[in-house]
Amino acid sequence: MNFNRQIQTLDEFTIQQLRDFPEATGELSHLLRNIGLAAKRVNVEVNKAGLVDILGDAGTINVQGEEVKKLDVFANDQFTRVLHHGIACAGIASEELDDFVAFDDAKSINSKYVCLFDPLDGSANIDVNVSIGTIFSVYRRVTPVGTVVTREDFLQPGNQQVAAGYVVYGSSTMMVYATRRGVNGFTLDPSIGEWTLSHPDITCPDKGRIYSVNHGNFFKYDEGVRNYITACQQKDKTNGGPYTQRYIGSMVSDVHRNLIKGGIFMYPGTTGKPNGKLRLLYECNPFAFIVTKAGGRATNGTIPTLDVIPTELHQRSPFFVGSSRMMDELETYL
Ligand code: AHM
Ligand code: MG
Repeated sequence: MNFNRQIQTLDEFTIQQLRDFPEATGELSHLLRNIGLAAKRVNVEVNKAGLVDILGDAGTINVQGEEVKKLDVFANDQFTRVLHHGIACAGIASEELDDFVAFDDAKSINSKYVCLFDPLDGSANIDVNVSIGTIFSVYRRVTPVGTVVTREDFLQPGNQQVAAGYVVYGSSTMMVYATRRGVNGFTLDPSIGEWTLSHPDITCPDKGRIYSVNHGNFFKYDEGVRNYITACQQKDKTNGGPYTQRYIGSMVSDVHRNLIKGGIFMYPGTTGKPNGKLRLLYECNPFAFIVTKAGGRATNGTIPTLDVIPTELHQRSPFFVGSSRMMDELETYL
C-alpha cells in the first residue's frame, strides 16, 4: 500500500504547534495523544458492540441514577488507566464516577493538568447502532504541582479550559479538539491506526438551518423556549425559516453536525427538571468551549455557560449552543 504523506497525524500536528511556543513542555500534546490512544481502544469495542457480549446493562446504576451499559464501564476504565499511566494528568473526574480520582504516585503529582470526561455519551444509542461519543475537558490545576490534586482543581469555570474535545464513533471515527488557538478535526484512518488531520481550522457558520431539541418535552419547556421552537417551525422572512429539525439523542453527533453545518442545539430545563439533563462539567463546558472557539456561542439561558462557577462535580445545566446569529435570535425569546 502506498502511504499518503500528504496527511498530517495528530502527533505531527500537536508537535508542530508546539514549535511556536519554545517554552512549552509538551505535556498537553502528551495528554491529547493519550486521549487519542484510549479512544482508539474504545472505538474497537464500540465497533464490535453488536458481536460480543459486552452489550447490555452492566447491572449497576451510575451516580446520576441511570443504568450503566457495559461499554460505559469499559470506556471509563480505558480513559482512566491511560491517563493515569501517562505523564501529563494529575487526576480525573468522570461522569461515570461518584467522585474525582487524584493520582497520587510521584509521576502524577508532578503533572500540570486534570482531565474531566464523559467516557461514552449517548450510550442509550449503543444497542441500536447509532453514533455515540466521548467528551473531554482539560484544565490546568490550581493547586501546586508536586501535591495531590483536590476538588478545587476540578471545580473551575469553563472559561479556564486549556483544551476540550470529543470523539464521535460514527460512520467514521473522528476526534475534534479545541485549544485557545482554534478547533481542528482528525479522522481515524483504520488502515494505519492514526488520527489524521481532516478538518483543519473548523469554524461554525454564523447561521444555519438546523435546530436540535427533544420535541417530546415541548410542553415542559418555559414559554420563551416554546416560542423560539415555534418560530423555528414558521416561515419568517427575517430568519429564513422554517428550519429543519434534527435530533439524534447523541449530543456528540448532534453538536458535531451543527458545528460543521451551522445550527442550534438545545437541552432546556423542564418543569420537572429545571436544570435539564446535561452535566455542566462533562458535557456543557467542553462543547461550550469548542463551539465558542469555532465562532459560535453557548449559554445556560441566563449567562454564558463558560462563566458559570461550578459548585458540584455532577451538577446539571440547561444548555443552548450553536451558530452565533441563531443564538442571538434565541436570546430574544428567552
Ligand atoms: P448520557 O450521558 O446518559 O448518555 O445522556 C446524555 C445524552 C446526550 O447525548 C443527549 O443529547 C441527551 O442525552 C438526550 O437526552 P433525551 O433522550 O432526554 O433527549
Ligand atoms: Mg453523557
